[in-house]
Amino acid sequence: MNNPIIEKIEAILVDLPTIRPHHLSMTVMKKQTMVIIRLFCSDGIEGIGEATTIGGLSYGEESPESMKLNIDTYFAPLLVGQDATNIHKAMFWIEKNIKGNRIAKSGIETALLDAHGKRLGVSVATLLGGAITETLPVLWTLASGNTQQDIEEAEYLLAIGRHTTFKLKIGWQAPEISIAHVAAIKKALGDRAKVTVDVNQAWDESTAKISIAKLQEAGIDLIEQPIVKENFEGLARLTKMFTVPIMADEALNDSTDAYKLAKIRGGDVFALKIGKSGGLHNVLKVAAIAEAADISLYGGTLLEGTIGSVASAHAFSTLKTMSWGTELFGPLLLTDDIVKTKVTFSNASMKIPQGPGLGLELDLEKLNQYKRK
Ligand code: MUC
Ligand code: MG
Repeated sequence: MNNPIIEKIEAILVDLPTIRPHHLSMTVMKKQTMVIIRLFCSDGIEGIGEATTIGGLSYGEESPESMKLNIDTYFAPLLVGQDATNIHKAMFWIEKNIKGNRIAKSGIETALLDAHGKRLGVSVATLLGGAITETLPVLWTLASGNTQQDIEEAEYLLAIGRHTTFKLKIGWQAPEISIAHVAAIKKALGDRAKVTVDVNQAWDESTAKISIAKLQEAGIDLIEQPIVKENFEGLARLTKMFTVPIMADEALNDSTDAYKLAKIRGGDVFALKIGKSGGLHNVLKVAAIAEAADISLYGGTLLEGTIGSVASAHAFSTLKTMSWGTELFGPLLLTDDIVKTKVTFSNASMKIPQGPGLGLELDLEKLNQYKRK
């Protein structure tokens, strides 16, 4: 019997407004652009995937528009006619013919896994070997750009029990202002919440030394990517210098980076992201290197919508320990959704959909409404 083949791949640009401006060191987001992938197979099964980055080209080397162009022009012709049931073979073929483009690769692999899970009647986590958990802890990022508004947002989310850990995006203002902002929020929340910061590479190493000492003093729990991503040795020096854990984010993409960073202990914690690593299987390879080096794990996001966040959750759910939890709150930052099946966030965690594949269903009306015309 012949296996079903991939017949058609569509990459759709979808623009969704954010619930408020989201300030990062490199950009202010007022909307999120997702590339939604629809992968149609000859047995009538459709797989869905998402390739999403942050702020056009300001965060990484792939933009939503380049991802759509590259999927249409290069990925789709390579995949059409291939066996839809052999994900490793399809991704090997892509890897052999396409350099880089890890976020697009992640979206394609997600769609292949979703389709095959639906075909077999099992979840994506099951395809990856099985889930250890059906829920994951999820923090919230405070990034309104205003200290008082951030405190009010945190107080509200604590009161309704939706989150108990807050990540602050800093580095877009002078270090003294950033530190005063963080200290004010930590003081207001006290022991009721964990507070972490993400500098998104904004400081040079000497500024980082001075500033992290102050953040440690203020009781901050975790410092994410304080310096430029290429400075692996700097990350190792900072990791050694401070008690407060340092997390590698932008420095860490695939398993090669993970190996290089682990060898010099460039970080106490690794931020895993399916987009950075080029897919779900690849992110688990990064996790394996971290585990071998006794580096803790954190489930990161590129602020994907529901499809990308749930794909990440399926991969992360197969890991033994995710000591620093996750930040898979992307769907909550958007004013609307393009799937029928909303994900539940409560008690500071996400309930991972358990249906076949990702366990999600596209809402075609909404997709059409938000699709870039
Ligand atoms: C990043 O660098 O971690 C994750 C949460 C958030 O607000 O931004 C992202 C990106
Ligand atoms: Mg980060």
